[in-house]
Amino acid sequence: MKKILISMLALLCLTTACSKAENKPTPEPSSNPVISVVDLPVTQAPIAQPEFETTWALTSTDGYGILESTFSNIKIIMNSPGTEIFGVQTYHEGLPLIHGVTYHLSFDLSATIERPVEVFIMNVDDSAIEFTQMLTATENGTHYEFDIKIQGNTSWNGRLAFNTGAPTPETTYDYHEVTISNLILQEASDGPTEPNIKINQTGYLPNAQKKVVFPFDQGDCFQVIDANTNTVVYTAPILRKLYNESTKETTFYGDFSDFTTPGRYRLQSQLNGTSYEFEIQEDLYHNLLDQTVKMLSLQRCGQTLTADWAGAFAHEQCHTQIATIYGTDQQLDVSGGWHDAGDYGRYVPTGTKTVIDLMLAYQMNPHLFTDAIGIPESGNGVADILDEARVELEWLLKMQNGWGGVYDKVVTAQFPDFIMPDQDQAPLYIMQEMTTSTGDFVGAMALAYSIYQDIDPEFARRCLDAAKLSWDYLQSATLSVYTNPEGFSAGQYSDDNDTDERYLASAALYAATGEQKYLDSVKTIFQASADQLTGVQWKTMGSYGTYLMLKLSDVQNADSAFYQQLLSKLITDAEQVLNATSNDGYFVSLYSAYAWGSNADIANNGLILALANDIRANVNYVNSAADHLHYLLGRNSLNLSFVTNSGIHSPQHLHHRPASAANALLPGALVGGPDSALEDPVTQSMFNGDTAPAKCYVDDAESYSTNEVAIYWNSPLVALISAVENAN
Ligand SMILES: [Ca+2]
Ligand SMILES: [Ca+2]
Ligand SMILES: [Zn+2]
Repeated sequence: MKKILISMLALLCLTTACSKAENKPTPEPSSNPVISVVDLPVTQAPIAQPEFETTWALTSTDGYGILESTFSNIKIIMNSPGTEIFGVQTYHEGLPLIHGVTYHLSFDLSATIERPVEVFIMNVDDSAIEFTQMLTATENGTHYEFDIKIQGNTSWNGRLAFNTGAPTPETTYDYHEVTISNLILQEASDGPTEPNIKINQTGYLPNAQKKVVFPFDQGDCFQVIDANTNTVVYTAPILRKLYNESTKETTFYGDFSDFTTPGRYRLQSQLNGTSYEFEIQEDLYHNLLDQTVKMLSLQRCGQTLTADWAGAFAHEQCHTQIATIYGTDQQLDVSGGWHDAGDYGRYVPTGTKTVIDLMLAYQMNPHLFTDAIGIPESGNGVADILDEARVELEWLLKMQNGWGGVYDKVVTAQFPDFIMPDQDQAPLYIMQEMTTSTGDFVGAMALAYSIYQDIDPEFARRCLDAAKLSWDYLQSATLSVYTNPEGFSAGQYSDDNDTDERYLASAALYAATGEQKYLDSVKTIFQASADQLTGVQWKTMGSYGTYLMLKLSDVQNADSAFYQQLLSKLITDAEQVLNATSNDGYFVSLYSAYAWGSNADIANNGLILALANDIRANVNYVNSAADHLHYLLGRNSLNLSFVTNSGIHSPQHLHHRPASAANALLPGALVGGPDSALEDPVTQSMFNGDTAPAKCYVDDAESYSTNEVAIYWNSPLVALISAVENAN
């Protein structure tokens, strides 16, 4: 029985991965030098880990051996050596071998008898042998190191192998064991050094989950190395082989959550991988949080930005000219607020989403927001995030007309050139009132009443009165869908469903007032249209409404059946995000749907998890929310931290008019990220339908579909960073 099994195994191996190696004539010995051969006193014991599956394989074509490998420790039990050295081969495949790059190979070799062992590296694609050496294994063990420069073709299918058959047909060995341990194969430091272990480049909080991603097979284990002392401080297994559709990579991951010591580190995988240096520290994201809020202040419109706080983005008052209500000769002062993105339009749907994110971020974790981020209102005794949100709220109040309707936007007919905002003198137009914008406005204003009533009761009351007027208007207003009139090319932000905005409006007003008519409206909309109430996007605002309702203890106490329905809804929203991450190599939730603003989609999904966690604490939501942040800060296939001035490698060439005009980098800004629809000429010239969706990104100021920034992309990031910081 046993013999049959052995021969079947041999046949299987001959017909698959090993066939080329056995048919190859013995190559000339490599001229690569042995750098050092030192005695090894003790063989390290393997570290047992759960989930581990070794990536080493053994083929016996002539003799017979059994492989017992745990990561970093390969034991070959030799029952019969056969007649050829390569008759028993232990190997690992899928290694990148890049032409011209030098790789450093090191390991400890020992055996229970003294005997020769052959090591070699081969390009499986064309069977070229890049390196081979005959070594001697002894009972005491020997440490070997080699530098190997790849002379042949580049391959992503390199094989590293150890041959332990008989060196000659006449050789006979009794039962013995050969052990290879502490094996490392990596690019030598003088080679191209694009790190290929993907991390959050800003780093990890000490007690947080710490996962890293390997975008190809890098062996069985990886090490955490102290960057100052160059010593290994932690070793962990590499886990879960997965084909990741969105990046077209075979990914693995590692987890060193148990290592919590603050410091500066880098990672090294067993085969061929390194990472950027990163930190483990408390308060690691705090400066970033301040910068992402301050980014909004640099988008301010209608006021003078002075260089002492705005730096290169200083400018005189902009867009203060009286605007015309489109299609009429009526004129209105609608100065103020923020420029939306890389353009100078101001849009109610995106502006309201932004202020809601800021206010909820503050409401969930007020202690994280300081009065010192470097805006004109720093030091006034109010958290700067609320000062900043108020800039937009004051503008939104100007966008409401006398009967409660809220205009959709203020724009120029065409996008301006790449000039500073105060140079843009084109006529301003106010576009028609919309039920979607009005619902958004009510949601933002009613929430503002709750947030600001202790800070500025008079302002809070103005917000509440405005919200009530617009809610009344909404009850008799019917949906219309915005499209640009002829001759206009501004951002449209068209929304053909106002159910979610009406729901948010009623929920926020019920939270602010406790009045029955608002609760009745929430219930009516929820019972009829719950399936339309998921989302924290400018177009789908429903999850905000559900969250605001669930924050109210009186809903839980007075109507527990309805409360349970609302709770189930928010938990379902969060579980959908969580489920989407389960087969993603980078632990994010977009499947392969990387559309315009994909980074904001990721931030928004992280925000949904944070909102759900705030209602029902769940460590899975905490960890997954952090996973979404880790992606944005560098743990992605592009090895890029998508927020300017963060991490080691971040965008430099934003699609942003002031940045181009001032020739400066806007700090703390989240770029749109990969867009597989290729919606600008730059990405169209670089990528095609075969490009992996999550790789369709370019750091180019002309790539408006992947490298623009926006207020409503930064705002969920603000909320996400603060939620992750608070949870850990
Ligand atoms: Ca302040
Ligand atoms: Ca909508
Ligand atoms: Zn302006």
